[in-house]
Amino acid sequence: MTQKYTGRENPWRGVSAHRDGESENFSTLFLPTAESEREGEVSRQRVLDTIAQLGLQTHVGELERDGYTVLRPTEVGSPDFITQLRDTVLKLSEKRTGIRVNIETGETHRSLSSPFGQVQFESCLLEEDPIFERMLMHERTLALVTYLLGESCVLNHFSSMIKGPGHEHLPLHTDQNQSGGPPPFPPYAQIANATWILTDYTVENGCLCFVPGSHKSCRAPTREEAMDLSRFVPLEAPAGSVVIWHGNTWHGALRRTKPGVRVSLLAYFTRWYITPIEELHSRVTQEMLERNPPRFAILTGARKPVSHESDTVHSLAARTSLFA
Ligand SMILES: O=C(O)CCC(=O)C(=O)O
Ligand SMILES: [Fe+2]
Repeated sequence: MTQKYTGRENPWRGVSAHRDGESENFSTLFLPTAESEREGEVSRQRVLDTIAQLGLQTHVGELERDGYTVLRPTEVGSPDFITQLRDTVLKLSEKRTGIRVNIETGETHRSLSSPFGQVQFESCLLEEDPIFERMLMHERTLALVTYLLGESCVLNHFSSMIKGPGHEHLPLHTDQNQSGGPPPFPPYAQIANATWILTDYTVENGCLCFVPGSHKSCRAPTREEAMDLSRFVPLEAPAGSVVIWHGNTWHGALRRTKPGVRVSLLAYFTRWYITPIEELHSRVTQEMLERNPPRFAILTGARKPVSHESDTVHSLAARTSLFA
């Protein structure tokens, strides 16, 4: 019986190794160019030089050892900037829900329900106020995110959280398998979370918690591990800090027991090949692009850093180098 080929057309037809006279030759598609190999090395050096120039070596050490690190308020910016960010989040919360946040009692936000625990979660914030563009382009935060994800990384979503008192803890989980593939995870980061702490994080205030070193296990916690409060190491940090973590790191959050609200903003990044949750590129205006450095266009997807249609040297390098 003859087998009839019924599959779709071979997309690689015509792309094959061939003999060129007497010598062996190779097709070029999968062959790194010398320039792209050099570019990968240049990117790595640029990323590490920036870390050194900004004095972030200790933070890189913590990212490697623990899977997360915290920029202190003095490394982040002026208290005024943090107050402005917090006020903007509160104003937008009211604009979207019609309810003024009760920051003293937190009763407007008691026992809310969202995938992120008992928080009001608002996304698609970047174009709501230019202050968020300044936050996105924050040099030290971006340098650490770039260390984790390379220069071609993109913003996946830009969101705020307001958490009031409640009874629910956020279970330990990894961001990797929420936005990327299942375990076993690659040891390098595919996802990085930069969360801006806009009110003091304490145990009673329902702070974030981490399992130091858990990124090295390259898997998500089991159901039992996810609810094991003895593993939760609380991250107590003053307003104005920024916590940055590797997508493989186990983290969760405690319930808030005190009156009041916990306020945070999160800039969530991935490597270039993961599709962002927010369709930022269609919402970014020319004005936004013009008032920001060129990197803004890459982060928001307005300019594709890697493309098969127009392979630039950097685009090719991003397929072979973790830092490009
Ligand atoms: O801020 C929190 O409470 C945790 C949120 C979280 O898991 C995340 O941003 O990935
Ligand atoms: Fe998370």
